[in-house]
Amino acid sequence: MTGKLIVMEGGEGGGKTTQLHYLHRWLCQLPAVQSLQAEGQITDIVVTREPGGTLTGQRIRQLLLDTSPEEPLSDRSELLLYAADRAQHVDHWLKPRLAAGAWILCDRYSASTVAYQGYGRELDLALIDQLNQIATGGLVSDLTLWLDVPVEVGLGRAQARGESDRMEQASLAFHHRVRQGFSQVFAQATYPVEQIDAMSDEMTVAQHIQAAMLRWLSQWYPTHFSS
Ligand code: Z5A
Repeated sequence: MTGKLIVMEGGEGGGKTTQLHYLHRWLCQLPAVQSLQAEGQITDIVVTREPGGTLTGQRIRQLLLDTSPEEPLSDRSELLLYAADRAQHVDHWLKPRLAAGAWILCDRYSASTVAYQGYGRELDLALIDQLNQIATGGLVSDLTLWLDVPVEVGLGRAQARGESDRMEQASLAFHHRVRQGFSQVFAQATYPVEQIDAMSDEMTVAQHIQAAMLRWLSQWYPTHFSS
């Protein structure tokens, strides 16, 4: 793989989606990134998400976030649907673009399954590890940005938007377990993770993310980014 997979993770209302778009715009405007593109070292900088990064994934996403299904999803079927969404995303979207040299900014990836289904729903963590292996086919992120915010703050932001989905309607205890799950999974991660304090205003959080990105860009492309 010659591209880079950069993942945004975290609980509800941490600002992942907001920050992913700021990051995309900022990267596209950086002169060093533009020269990497001109030299053909980067083909494209694209944004995607899980669940729902593919056409099949969009259908799976509707099933997963439906608040009034004809019958409730069981926790195990929910887990398998997230895994199916990821397998399709990895095979048909992420791997081909990474192989062609794209930088991909992805809203959620495998750590979300550990945090939500493993810690939140309390499903077997070893089984989730196995499923993540199958779904990712071994593809890990080059950098994960963990937007961390206290549960009450994040839920407050998400609820202020109005309508809520199945996950947002889960109990406070569930969301506390999810945050603990992210903290556990990232403490043991074998791939690079930057914890970002997402409590501040949007622009301050964006600056923290840019500072973290620049540290990694100068490692990946030392001739284009001085540290
Ligand atoms: N899920 C899972 O269970 N297992 C898995 O394996 C995967 C996912 C991959 C996806 O829903 C759901 O799937 C998710 C986990 C589960 N649970 N839920 N719900 P989604 O994609 O619709 O939702 P999300 O990923 O949780 O996104 P979100 O709730 O929209 O949160 P966010 O992306 O982190 O935040 P945002 O949309 O950028 O901002 C939320 C609001 O806060 C918005 O009004 C912003 O204007 C505001 N905001 C953002 N930043 C700030 C700051 N800094 N200050 C103040 N206000 C802010």
